[in-house]
Amino acid sequence: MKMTFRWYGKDDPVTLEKIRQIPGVTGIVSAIYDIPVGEVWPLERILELKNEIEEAGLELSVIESVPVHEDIKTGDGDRDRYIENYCETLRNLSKAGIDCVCYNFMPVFDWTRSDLAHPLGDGSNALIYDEKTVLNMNPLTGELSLPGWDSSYTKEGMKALLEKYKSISEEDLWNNLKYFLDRVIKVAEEVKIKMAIHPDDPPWNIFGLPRIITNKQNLEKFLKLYDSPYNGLTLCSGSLGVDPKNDIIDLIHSFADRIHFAHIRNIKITGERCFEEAAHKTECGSLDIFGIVKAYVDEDFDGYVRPDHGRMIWGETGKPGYGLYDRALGAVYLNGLFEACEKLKA
Ligand code: DNO
Repeated sequence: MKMTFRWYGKDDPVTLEKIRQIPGVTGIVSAIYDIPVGEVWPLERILELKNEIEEAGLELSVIESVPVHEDIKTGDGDRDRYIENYCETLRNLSKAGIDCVCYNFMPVFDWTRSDLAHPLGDGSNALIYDEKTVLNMNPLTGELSLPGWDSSYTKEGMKALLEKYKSISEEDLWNNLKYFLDRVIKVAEEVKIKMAIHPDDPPWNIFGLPRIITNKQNLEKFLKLYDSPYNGLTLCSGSLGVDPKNDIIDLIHSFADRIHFAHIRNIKITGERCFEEAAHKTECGSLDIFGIVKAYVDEDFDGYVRPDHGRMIWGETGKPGYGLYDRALGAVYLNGLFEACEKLKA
């Protein structure tokens, strides 16, 4: 496995110089953030990103994400052009040596929480999700804007988009996903980029929008839509793990050869469809992080790993979930577990 760390580019207060000092982290997970969703990423821009990371003594390992245009998810308008652009971006990424791309197929909203800085008992704060609060929010008023969301919509644009989704069922979304995979995975195979879909977070429908990458049965269905090693998964323990029916260790054993990217973080389930983000360590939350790492080691996992959202600790402020300190502690903890499991196995 290769331990990586997410970096949001030049504006990220967590600099490459700081990331480089986390023991055992050698790879960077990043993206180009200022190209509108659906447009081609020019090779020069990708090389610029790669060079900047390499100059800091690190390596650009995974692209998270190349976002999927809503026309592709709704099967509408200009989807063929956006799919062709997506393929062109993959060709350019491959020319720059990239071999793994993460993306998601969540309608409109990426990961969603009800509070971005909920105070925890130890004086830190974390992202939490409370279903009742979320259902009372109106996504049109801009009450909540999350770091993962595309903020380029006008209020009218968002309204029209949500309106369009009213006629899109889960089955339609599956069909549109298949249409996308049939075209994109063929190119991914040619240019040898492992595509790794990120599960929906949380893994259930929100704001009346369908979500399908949510559980074992659907992951299986997804992998069968295009049966190729290049059509794979980002297995995010925190996203899937908030549904107690999802057994992450079982998912790792079931899909090991199709997991290309592992997001490992803990969450604490606090009620029905309610959870807090917790420190990575097993006893801090509801997931068996030791068991998860052991499952990867038992499966000889050789893909990319990254710690995921952290709490804000030691007075740090910054991008919710993406400060330096708690994620760095997570990386070091995970590296410790990997080292122990690997040595005990050898
Ligand atoms: C949250 C992330 C997601 C993820 C995208 C992948 O922190 O795990 O925003 O990057 O869903 O497309």
